[in-house]
Amino acid sequence: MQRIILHMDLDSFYASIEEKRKPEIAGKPVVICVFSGRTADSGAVATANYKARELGIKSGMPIMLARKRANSETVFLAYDIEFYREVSDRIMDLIETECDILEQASIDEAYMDVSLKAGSFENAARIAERIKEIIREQEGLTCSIGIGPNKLIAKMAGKMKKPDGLTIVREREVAAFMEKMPIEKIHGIGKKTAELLNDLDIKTADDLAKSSLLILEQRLGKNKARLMQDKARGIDDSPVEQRVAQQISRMKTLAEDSDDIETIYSTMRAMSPDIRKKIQKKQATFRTVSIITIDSKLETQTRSETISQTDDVELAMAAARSLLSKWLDENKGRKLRRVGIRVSNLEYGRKQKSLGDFL
Ligand code: DCP
Ligand code: CA
Ligand code: CA
Repeated sequence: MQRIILHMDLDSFYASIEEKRKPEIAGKPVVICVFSGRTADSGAVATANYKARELGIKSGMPIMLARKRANSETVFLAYDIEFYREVSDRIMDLIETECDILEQASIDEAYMDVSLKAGSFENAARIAERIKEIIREQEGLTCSIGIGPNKLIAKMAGKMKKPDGLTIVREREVAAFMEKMPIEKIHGIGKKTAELLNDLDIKTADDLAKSSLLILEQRLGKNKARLMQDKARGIDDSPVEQRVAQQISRMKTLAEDSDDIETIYSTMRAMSPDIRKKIQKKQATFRTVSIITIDSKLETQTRSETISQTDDVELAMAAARSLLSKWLDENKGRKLRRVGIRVSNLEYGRKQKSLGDFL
């Protein structure tokens, strides 16, 4: 059976999330910063939206340099990783049901095997359109999708058109797709390897595919030489593997900012059925319980407690309540805007002994 693999990557992920939640900045250049806190502007740019990229601002750049390139419209924001994780989790949940197997590859991307569900590239394109629509409607975000006969081609196809792109490369189109590809653009060929190959006058995928395996082996070692040459030919047999979640979390905004334990705890309670459902579906147990607090100044804190491995969400709620009570004691005068609850250190498939086992 032919394999059909989708790769989905969200567009300027952190920046798009911020634009969505702060409508007043939409349309402006937006730069998301990881401030290191040493001086006001020390730290690095996590990402920039496409408007800011036009000014030459990009991921990894010192904030100081980004400030120099910015215009008067440019908005600089501190990053809020808890919130981005939450959006990411929700999106992965939304699209998981659209494919046979989902492998989350990073906070904003996933491989999806749709071989069975689609059966043809035409149907896979329809699935891709649906995924885009779901993410747009439910989360107000755009993504780019590549479709190919394997993960390598899907990932590289997805990069061809961004933002909001959809690129399909069928098996019979792989050779033409790869032929002129500069080797540094081949996914999985690092900078060092690319330089090494350039020294051998290997510039394109085609050069690499046609070069002598013997010489490559001398330079790269046996396994790597073969792997690199496979990549150059667009060959990749690695399966899409469902990764098990390491944590389950939910967040909720309070009806209004509050420092009243009963009000806040009841908002937390409202999330427990969702968490219970997920734990049951995954047949998981957990050992760590955390609360995430976001106050009215949008400052985020996380507090955790370790308990003994369990699947009992009531134990998580009790731990969460005591963590919340401590937070309130230690943050007098502050009010909470959003709260989250998270269980982590998950284990799978090892059912806890229940009373029945002892009878
Ligand atoms: N990220 C980061 N530091 C980097 C690169 C990325 O913190 N050096 C974060 C911010 C990004 C997110 O990871 O929003 C996803 O990374 P991507 O490489 O997918 O970049 P974007 O989603 O921001 O942009 P694109 O539209 O090019 O995918
Ligand atoms: Ca992205
Ligand atoms: Ca990405």
